[in-house]
Amino acid sequence: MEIEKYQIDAHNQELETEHQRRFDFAAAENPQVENIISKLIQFQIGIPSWALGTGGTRFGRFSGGGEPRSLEEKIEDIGLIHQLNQSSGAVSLHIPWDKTEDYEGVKRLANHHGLRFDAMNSNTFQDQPGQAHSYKFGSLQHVNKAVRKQAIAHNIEVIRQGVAFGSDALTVWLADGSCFPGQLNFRKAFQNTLESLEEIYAALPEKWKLFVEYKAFEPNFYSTTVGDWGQSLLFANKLGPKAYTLVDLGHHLPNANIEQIVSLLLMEGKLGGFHFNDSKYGDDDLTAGSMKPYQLFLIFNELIEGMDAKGIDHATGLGWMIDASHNVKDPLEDLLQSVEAIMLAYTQALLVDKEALAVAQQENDTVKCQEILQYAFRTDARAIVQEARLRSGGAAKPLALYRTLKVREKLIAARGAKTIATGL
Ligand code: AOS
Ligand code: ZN
Ligand code: ZN
Repeated sequence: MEIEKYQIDAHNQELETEHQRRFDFAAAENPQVENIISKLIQFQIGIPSWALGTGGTRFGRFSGGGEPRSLEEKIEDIGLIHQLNQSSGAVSLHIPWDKTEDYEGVKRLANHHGLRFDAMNSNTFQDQPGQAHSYKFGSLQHVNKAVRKQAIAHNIEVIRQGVAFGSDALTVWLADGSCFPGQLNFRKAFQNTLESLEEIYAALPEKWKLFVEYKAFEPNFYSTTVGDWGQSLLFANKLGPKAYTLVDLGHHLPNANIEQIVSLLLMEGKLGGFHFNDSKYGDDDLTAGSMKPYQLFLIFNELIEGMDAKGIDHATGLGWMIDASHNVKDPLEDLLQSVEAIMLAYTQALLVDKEALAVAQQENDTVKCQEILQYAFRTDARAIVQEARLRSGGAAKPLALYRTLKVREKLIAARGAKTIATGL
């Protein structure tokens, strides 16, 4: 299904007076609003192909119905949310969960929906049918060279497919690690992983980037071989200029100061991109901004400060991607909420009075520093984000229109009530 332009227009017209009143107020309060809006229009967030179906846990999975059954249907789903919010203009694919023989056809479809191909994701955390060696005890770190070779070959195959799609980055997330003390020789595991990554790195095309994602724990519960930003940065530095650290917000030990991590990685020119999500306890894939919106704002505050200091373009300088999984929500509604939360945090961070903050920092005026940040965080930025969306042809209220148009009901009618998205 596709949403028609007249449906978006009718919805927007209905909300026009209310929006205008709220936007006029926001514009009068914030003189830099036009500058912010042009940045928001540029800013696009990559949607992971695996977030379009219900995730589930090891205790069960409750399908919501109407889930995409093919790569084409996944692209159509992202096309729907992009039509509504005009900020989801990229897709991040996963191999082998996303399969096609017709790269040109998939590219045409993505192009039709205004989507580009963000970082490719490899998978050496599951065994695939017919695979010679098992990843039960790791992949790139494995004690057996034959297993490592198989995992390297898979990553090189993902690069090859990425080239066919027109992507320009590979994200490597490894489940590698150990479950019990003594199981693994940490040094050898690191060295094996490095050697394996070197071979993958050597296969990167000219303009490609390699993102090394870290995660504190799960599925291994004692050690993870790329367990934190220090380990990821060690790999990235040893590999070379095309290698970067990827920060997934849900992959830290409790209370980690992610904004400080981000600031320093950016300073070192080694921050490659993001997997946005939120977490309360151990789960790493909750809706962005649903638990700790202030943290999300503080992260954007550091990102903007660091990118501006280095002259990095906000929209294109880093890989902005969501990594999410939903057990009880309609995945498309959840993604709309995540993108909205990201846009709001970005806008609020753009509203920070940076000159005043620099002066207050210089004067050690701690109270003033906090006031400046919280003034921006407590600003209602919704009308500004909405104005940017309207100017791009999106819907005033994407989630409300999604429900009014009964998008999920129509997807269920077209695809069936008992669908399982390919992959998970
Ligand atoms: C796993 O926890 C990581 O967040 C991965 O980035 C991702 O969820 C996985 O690669 C799914 O494909
Ligand atoms: Zn991730
Ligand atoms: Zn994760």
